[in-house]
Amino acid sequence: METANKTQPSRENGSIEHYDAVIIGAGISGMYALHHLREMGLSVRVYDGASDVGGTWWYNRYPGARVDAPGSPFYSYTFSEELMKEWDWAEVQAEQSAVLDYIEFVADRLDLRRDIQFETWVQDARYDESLQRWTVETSTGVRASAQFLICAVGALSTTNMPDIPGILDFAGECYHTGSWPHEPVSFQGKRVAVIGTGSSGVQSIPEIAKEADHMTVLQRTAQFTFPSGNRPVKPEEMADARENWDAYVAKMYASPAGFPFDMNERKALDDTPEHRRARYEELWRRGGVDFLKGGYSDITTSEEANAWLADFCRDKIREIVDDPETARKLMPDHYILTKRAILDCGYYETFNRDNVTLVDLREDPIERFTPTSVITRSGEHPIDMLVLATGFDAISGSMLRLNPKGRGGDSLKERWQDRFHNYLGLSVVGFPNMFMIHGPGSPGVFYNMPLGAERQMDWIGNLISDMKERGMRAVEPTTESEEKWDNMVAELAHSTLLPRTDSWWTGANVPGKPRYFSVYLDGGGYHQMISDIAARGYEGFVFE
Ligand code: NA7
Repeated sequence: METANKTQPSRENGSIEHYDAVIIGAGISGMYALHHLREMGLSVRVYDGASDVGGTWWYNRYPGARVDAPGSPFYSYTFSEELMKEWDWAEVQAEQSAVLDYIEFVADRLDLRRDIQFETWVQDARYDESLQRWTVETSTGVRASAQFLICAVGALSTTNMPDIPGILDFAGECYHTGSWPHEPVSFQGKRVAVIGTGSSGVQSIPEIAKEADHMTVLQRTAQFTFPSGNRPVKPEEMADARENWDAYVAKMYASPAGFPFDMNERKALDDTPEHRRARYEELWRRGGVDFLKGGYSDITTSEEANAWLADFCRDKIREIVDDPETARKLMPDHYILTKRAILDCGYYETFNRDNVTLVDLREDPIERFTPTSVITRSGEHPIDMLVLATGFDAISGSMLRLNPKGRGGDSLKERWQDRFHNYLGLSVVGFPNMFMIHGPGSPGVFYNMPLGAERQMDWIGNLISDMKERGMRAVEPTTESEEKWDNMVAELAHSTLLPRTDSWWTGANVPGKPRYFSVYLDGGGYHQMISDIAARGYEGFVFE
């Protein structure tokens, strides 16, 4: 490590700043990366385009946004018992503002902001083979050089904008859920159209409908959603988590998805239909998170088990939605849980409101927008506001937007034309000393994301220490290890039903994107595997 002064950058003629590591992104992953590398004694600079910490939680402040995974207090950092002891979570599925409050509390507590430059986009990142260092150019004109480049750019950060004729001519208010304004948005007295019924649409539609004069939901794919079962975190639950934090963290480490819950190992068809139905009724009553942890183990591997649960959920839609024609349009026809599971707060019920209209775009596609309306095949819908809940160029999109240039000036876009080649979801051939957090090929979005970021970053930190001890200056994977990893990711995915459905996991939501399932599905096994690889001398990597 070439820092005379460990924590202060050295500046050369004021034109370029020198660091051991540059981190791109000040979300949950980038914040931990900063803390960890700083604790190791490295000089570090973080750049983020936003005005403050939070990443995806800073941007996604649409009405109804909240954690839609098994949540508090386990959707949080685990590395510091003090942080755990000092923070109270109010709800099991914390709302966006509560998550952002927590993130800000962590930034204050660890004094992170002094090493973060906000409102600064990294516009170019380039590896210099002779210096074995990265140079980054930013939107503010600041240039920096660093031995290591940590890309904590977010798996759900680059918004997906629909390309629909006339959409840019629409003259009313228009917001994307993934970059929602910081000022309050009023829906009162307005005719609002929402495109998109993924998690963001399903969370925001019930909230907007309560206020809007009229809401038109433009649905391309009907979705399975589960009642969220959100509730306050009981004081005794917080106390128990605090008292037994080490045991909970150990359980999170040992579990497949990074949450400290026992999963049901039973297969659906091992139970009688009556027993199965009773179990599903109970899980539906308790809330969707219980479906994820307490459902059967073979829902995404057995077609029959999958069909059974899908039928159960379709029956629920028929029960909840009063108008049979609307219920018909809301019937999903894909394998259940092969698109991201959605937890809702009264989504299907919203379609019983008089001020809500559902348009099924498969039967009645959008033809174009005008300045004051959206025109579908069946007619014109006058609107004052358009909400785009159209998701993200997920998993790989933010890396491609950054488009770093590796050896020989080759760009990541060129390398990733057909597939997101990588080794362990962490590194890419031709891009030495560059690491991704939650990148393609990692368990990323299929794992408790704060914990996954910590574990990947700890691993990267160990690799950096190892290099330092051995006097190595650069590391990258071999082509063989990349190919082998690519096959392992695919093999695991194809042992399930997940690749059979179009989703943002398979890149199907973004026209022209390589279409394949790019997430490594066994999160628990992954972290054990990468630690074994480290123990074997970082098998699959070459050092200079
Ligand atoms: P998602 O889950 O990708 O949902 C986006 C929605 O927008 C989905 O219903 C899409 O339909 C729809 N969409 C996208 N493009 C279009 C166009 N061009 N026309 C019509 N409809 C379109 O994104 P979210 O933001 O809801 O959630 C992302 C993750 O964030 C979520 O899973 C959580 O992990 C947090 P499709 O299904 O592709 O047919």
